[in-house]
Amino acid sequence: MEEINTDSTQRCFLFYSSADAALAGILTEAQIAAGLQSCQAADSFNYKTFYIKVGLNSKTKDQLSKVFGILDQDRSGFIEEDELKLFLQNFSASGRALTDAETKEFLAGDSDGDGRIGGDEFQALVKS
Ligand SMILES: [Ca+2]
Repeated sequence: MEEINTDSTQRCFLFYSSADAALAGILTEAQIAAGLQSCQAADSFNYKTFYIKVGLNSKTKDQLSKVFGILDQDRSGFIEEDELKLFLQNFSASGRALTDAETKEFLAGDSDGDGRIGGDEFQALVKS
């Protein structure tokens, strides 16, 4: 009995100490790789293509809320321009920063014009 308890404690520790586990628990490695592959060159990022490649378009509202919470790094309730720019780094630490043009295009999903992406706007973008 004692051995089993020790084992599960260690597993919990490993889970919580793995910094990049958050999105990995929702998306597969292959999906993340396919998404990053689709936008390797500067100015080739297209959010619609990317969301489909990583499989976000087939996720539930709850799963997308979790993803949104990860992308909203400062927990402000919105994905601001600086968070959009580093969007790819949530999928892989080696992801590149988006160019200014790509970031601006991404902000086209800001339907209420406040200069940032809210939770509802994110859900709408993914499903568009
Ligand atoms: Ca934010």
